[in-house]
Amino acid sequence: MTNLATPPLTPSNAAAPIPWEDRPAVSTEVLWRYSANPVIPRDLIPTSNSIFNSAVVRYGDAFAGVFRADSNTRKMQLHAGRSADAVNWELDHEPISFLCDDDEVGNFVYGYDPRVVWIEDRYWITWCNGYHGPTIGVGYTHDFKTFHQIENAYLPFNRNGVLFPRKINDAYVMLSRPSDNGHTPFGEIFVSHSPDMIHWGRHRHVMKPEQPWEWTKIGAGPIPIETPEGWLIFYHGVLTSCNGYVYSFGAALLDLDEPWKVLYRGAPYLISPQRDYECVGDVPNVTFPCAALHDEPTGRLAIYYGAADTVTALAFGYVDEVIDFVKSTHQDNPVSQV
Ligand code: BMA
Repeated sequence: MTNLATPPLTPSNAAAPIPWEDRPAVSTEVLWRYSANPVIPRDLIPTSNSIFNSAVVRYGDAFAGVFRADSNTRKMQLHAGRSADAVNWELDHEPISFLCDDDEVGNFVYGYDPRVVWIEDRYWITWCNGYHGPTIGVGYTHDFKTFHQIENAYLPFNRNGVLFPRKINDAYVMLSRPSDNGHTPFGEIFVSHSPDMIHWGRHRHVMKPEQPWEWTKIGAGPIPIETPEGWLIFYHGVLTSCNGYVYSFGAALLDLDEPWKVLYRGAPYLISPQRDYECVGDVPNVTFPCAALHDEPTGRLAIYYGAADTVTALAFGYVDEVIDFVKSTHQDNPVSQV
């Protein structure tokens, strides 16, 4: 780990409010969509084909993030961005160029579906990194200007690497989804441990698909949120329809000390592709969450999700209500097949 010349700008829970819009009077949904969706258009920067499945965090008294911006050559790339209000974003036009001590690892082939989390003294980034197929790339930044890359966490193939926001029992902990090299038609969530962010082991199985909406595969979404009831996770689930994959997302609660133990799991999805911007785009029928901002004093949540692999959208909710949903819809013996 590098020594810092100047202390990093830490996330602050006191400064800028997270995006918010009250639940529409007519809505009974646990999560509701922002009326001004999508918040990030596909062409926010001159060379982007699409901007989706992206990660935002608090940064000082504002917000920053790492964005999946596929280029107009359709190269999957990561771009840094900043925002005062977490709704209106400015993205760097140039993709992130990671500094890496080892050319073998730092030779960027492609990167997508980033997650970002503050742990201890820096913002850690994980993403789906091309290294003889998809695996989980790991890097960090202090300022969203200079980015460092370290070892890939796993052998290929793997997707959806999502770090917990603190060490658990003295180890860094990451959710991931072993996969294959294509449009993987299977997938279950595992958790792994590391003493140093480089060597990953003590792999434990967390969750397999259970409900019809997630029957083909599941994968972790935003950084888990610590609550007194457990780690609240949002995860995507995929159904294979006669018209292809359909990506929805739901939620579950994991044990605080042993996060491979699922305490409760909401049976229905929370969001599924239903709006035009979720159903029409480069890949129709995809809602794919990669980040959530949590305002602890109010319990408000702002969840960022990619829509139709084209644009970025926002949904809102309250942590307490999501926990109630997860507990009240939990099934002890869910359907075992569709
Ligand atoms: C997955 C990933 C995601 C994408 C999804 C739907 O395998 O590539 O980035 O949103 O497929 O195309």
